[in-house]
Amino acid sequence: MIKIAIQKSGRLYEDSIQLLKECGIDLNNSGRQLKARAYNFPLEAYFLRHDDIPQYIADGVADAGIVGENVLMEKNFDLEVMNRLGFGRCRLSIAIPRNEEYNSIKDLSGKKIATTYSGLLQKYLKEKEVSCEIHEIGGSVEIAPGIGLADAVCDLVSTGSTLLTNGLKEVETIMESEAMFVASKKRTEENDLLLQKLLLRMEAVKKAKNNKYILLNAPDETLEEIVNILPGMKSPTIMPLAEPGWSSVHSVVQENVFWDVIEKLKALKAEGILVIPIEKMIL
Ligand code: PRT
Repeated sequence: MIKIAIQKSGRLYEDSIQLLKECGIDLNNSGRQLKARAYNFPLEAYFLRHDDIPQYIADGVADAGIVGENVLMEKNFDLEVMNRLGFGRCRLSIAIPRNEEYNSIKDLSGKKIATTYSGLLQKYLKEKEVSCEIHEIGGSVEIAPGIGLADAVCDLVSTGSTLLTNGLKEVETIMESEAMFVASKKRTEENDLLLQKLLLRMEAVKKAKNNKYILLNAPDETLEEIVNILPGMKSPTIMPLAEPGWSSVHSVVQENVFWDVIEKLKALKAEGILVIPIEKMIL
C-alpha cells in the first residue's frame, strides 16, 4: 500500500483528485475524511494542509504527494521530484503600489517587503545585491502596503486580479511554479514498485493531454511532405481512399505546435481534417 499526501482543500485539491481519477484511482472520500483508501489500487490518500505535505513526505509518513514547487523551494526539502503536473501554475512576484515609479530592482533598496516566502525572497535579493527589510507574515500579504505594514509585497500571483484589487503592480518575478508529484527518499522498494506503476499512469494522462489524434485526407502527390510534418508516435498510418489518388492519414500532433501543423497541412492540400482528444497515451 502506498501512502499519498494530497491537499485537504484549496487550490490543488480538485486537480489532484481529478489526476488520480484519470489514472484509474477512485478514492473512497465521500465524507472528506483525513484518510481514504482507493477501491482499485493499493493506495491510501492522506488529506493534509498544503504547507505540511513536504514534511510528511520527508519524514516517510507518506511515500509521495502533490505539492506546489514554491513550497518545496521555500523550505528546501530533500525530496525526489517524480513528475511536473502542469496544474496549480502561479508565480512568486514582488509588487509595489501602482502609482509608484519603478525602473529597476535597485528601486527596492531599503524598502520593507511583506511576504510568507522569506527564504526565496532573501535569496533573490542577495543574488541581485539589493538590501531590503523582510517582514514575514502568515497570510493576506497583499493588504500590507495599504495598511502601512510594508512598502511592497512578495506573493503568489496567478491571474493578477488580487494585486489589481489592492492597488499593486508586479515588478519582479522570483520564480514560476506548478504542482509537482514528489516522493520520499525513505520509501521502501515494494512501495517504489507501486509508485512506478502510478507514475506510468500519470505520464500516460499527461502525454494524452499534450497531444491530439488527427485524421485527414490528402492527395497522394503531397503524402511524402505530409508524413515529414506528421511524425506521429512511430510514423503515421496511411490508408488508400476509395477515390483513386487520395489517401487517409492518421497521426498524433503535439498541442503546442498544433495550429502551425494545421496551416502546413492545409498548404499541402489536406482536406477533411478531424481532430480527436486522446484519453491515454502509453508509449
Ligand atoms: O492547504 P493550506 O491551507 O495549508 O495551504 P494554502 O492556504 O497555502 O493553500 P492554497 O490553496 O492557497 O495554495 C496552495 C498552492 O496552490 C500554492 O502553494 C501554490 O503552489 C498554488 N497556487 C496557484 C496558488 C495560487 N495559484 C494563488 N493564486 N496559491 C495561492 N494563490 C493566492 C495568492 O497567494 C494570492 O492571495 O491567490 C491570490 C492571487 O491570485 P490571483 O489569481 O488574484 O493572482
